[in-house]
Amino acid sequence: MFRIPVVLLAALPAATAAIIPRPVSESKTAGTLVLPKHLPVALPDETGRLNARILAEAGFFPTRPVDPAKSAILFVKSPPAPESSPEAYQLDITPQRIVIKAATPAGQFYGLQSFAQLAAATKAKPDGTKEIPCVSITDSPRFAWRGFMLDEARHFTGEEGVKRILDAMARYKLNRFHWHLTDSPGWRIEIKKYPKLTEIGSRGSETDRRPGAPREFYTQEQIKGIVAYAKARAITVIPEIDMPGHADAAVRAYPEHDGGGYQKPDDPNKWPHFTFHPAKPETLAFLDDVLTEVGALFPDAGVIHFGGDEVHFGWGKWPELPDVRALMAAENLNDLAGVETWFVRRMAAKIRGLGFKAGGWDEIANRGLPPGETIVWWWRHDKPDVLRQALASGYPVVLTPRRPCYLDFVQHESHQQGRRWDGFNSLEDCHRFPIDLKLSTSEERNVLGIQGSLWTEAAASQQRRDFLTWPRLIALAEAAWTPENRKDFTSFQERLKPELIWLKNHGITPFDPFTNSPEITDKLTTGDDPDKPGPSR
Ligand code: TNX
Repeated sequence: MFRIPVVLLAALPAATAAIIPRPVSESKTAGTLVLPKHLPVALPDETGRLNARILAEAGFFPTRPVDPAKSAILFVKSPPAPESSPEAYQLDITPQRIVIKAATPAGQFYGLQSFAQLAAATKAKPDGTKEIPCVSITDSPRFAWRGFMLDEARHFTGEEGVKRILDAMARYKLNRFHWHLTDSPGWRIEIKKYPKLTEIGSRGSETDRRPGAPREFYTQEQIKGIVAYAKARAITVIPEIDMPGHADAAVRAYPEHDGGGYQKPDDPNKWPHFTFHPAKPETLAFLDDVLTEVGALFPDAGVIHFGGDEVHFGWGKWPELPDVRALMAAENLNDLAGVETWFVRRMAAKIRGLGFKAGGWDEIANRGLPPGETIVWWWRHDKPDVLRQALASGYPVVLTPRRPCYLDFVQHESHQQGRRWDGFNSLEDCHRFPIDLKLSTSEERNVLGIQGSLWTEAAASQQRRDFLTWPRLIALAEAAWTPENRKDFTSFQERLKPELIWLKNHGITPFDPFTNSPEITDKLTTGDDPDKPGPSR
C-alpha cells in the first residue's frame, strides 16, 4: 500500500498510486526507498531546471551529485520497443534508487512526473526524509493525441496564462496545445507581411467591439517563446488559422479580402464579413503568405489547422462575387458547396506544400483530401455519421465532440452560464468518454486521440476560463491516456482531490466538484451559436 495522506487512504483500492492519469500497470515490489530532502540527482541537461522545479514541488531540494552514478534517479535510455508508444516509460522504485527507463525525452519526462506525483503524496518525516514503498510502473498512452484547444480570439488569454496552462497540461501528460488564434472578433498572431492584421484586427473581443479597443495579440517572438516553453514540456503547439469562415477580424484589417457574411437579426454586428473571398487570386495569395509565416513559426507542429468550419452560415454573398462566378464556370462547380470544396482543397495543398499535414474541423472530411496528409477534428457530436465516414475514409481523427469535450458547456446542473445541448458536460461524462461511441478496434486505430476545447465567447475573465477548464481537462487527460480496463471514476475522484490544491498553488482556481463551489460567471452578451437549432441557450 502506498503512503498517501490518511484522508485518501481509506478510499483508494490497493495498488493505486496517487498518479493522474492512472498508469497502465503498477505492482508493489519488496522494500522501501528512503530519500533525503536534499536529493542527489543528475537531471537530463535540456530540461534540468524544469525537472528540478517538479521535484521541488514533490518536497525535494535536488542537488547535483559529485558522482553521477550515485544519482537518486537514474534515467536510462531504452531502445524504442516496436509496438510501444514513443511516450512510454517504466518507473521502478527500488530500495536503492529510482530508475526511469524511456526511449524518448517525453517518456523520461512522464516518468519523472509520475514519480513526483507519487512522492508528493508521501508525507515527509520530521527530519525531512521520505520513505517510499517500492513499486514498478509500466506506462504508455492509449492515444497519441491528448490535447487542449484554447480560443484566443473571442477573449484573449495572453502569454502568462498560456504558460500556466502548459505547466498544468504537462503534469497530466497532455501533449497537444491547439491554439485557435484567429476568429471573427480578433486576430491574435503577428504576421510581418500584413501588419494591419494586428494593428486593426487584434482590437476587440466578443464583448468589446470598440474600434479603439486595445490590441491583444502575440508577437512572433512571443510565439517562438511559447512554442519552446511547450516543447520543453513535451507539448506540441498546433496553430489554427480559421478560413474561409470566421474571418471578420482579418477582413476588418484588409477589406479587399471580404467574401461577405451573414447578419444576425438581433445583432447587426454579427457577422457581416464572416468569410474570406474564396476565389479572388489576391486573397488566395494573401492567405498563402499568412500560412507561410505561420509554418515558419511552428516548425515542429506537423499539422496546420485551417479551420473550415461553419462556412455555409456566411456564404450568402458569394454568388454576387464576379471571381466566384468565374471560378464556378471555369471549374464546373454547380453550387456554393463546390466552391467551398475547391477553396479547401486549394488551401490544403498550400499547407502540404509547406511540409505540414492539413488539419480542419469535420466539415473537411468529405472533400476528397488525401487521408495520409490530412487530419480531421470531429466536433459535431450530433453527427456521428460524419465521424464514422471520416474513419472509414482513413482519416486520422481527433475526437473533440461538443458533448462531452467542449468546455464552454456547463459542468454542473446548478450552473447558469454556459451552453447546454441535450444536457451538459459533467466531470464524469468527460472521464467516461469515449466508450459510448462504441469504436470498433479498426476504427480506434484511426482515432488519433482526444481533445478538450475551450471556446471563449462566454468566458471573458481568466477566472471563468479556469473554472470551465479545470478539473474537466484532467478527466479528459485520463480518458486520453488510461486504457478502458484501468478507468474507474471513484478512484479518479480520490486521486483528483490533491490536484485541486496543486492547481490552486499554481494560480488556477478550478471548479470544486466535491464541495460544489460557487459558479464563476462573467458579465457578457452571450456568444454566437449559429449552428444550434431552436432557441440558442
Ligand atoms: C462552434 S466548433 C464553433 C465555434 C464556437 C463553438 C461554441 C467549431 C468548429 N465552431 O466557433 O465557438 O461552436 O461552442
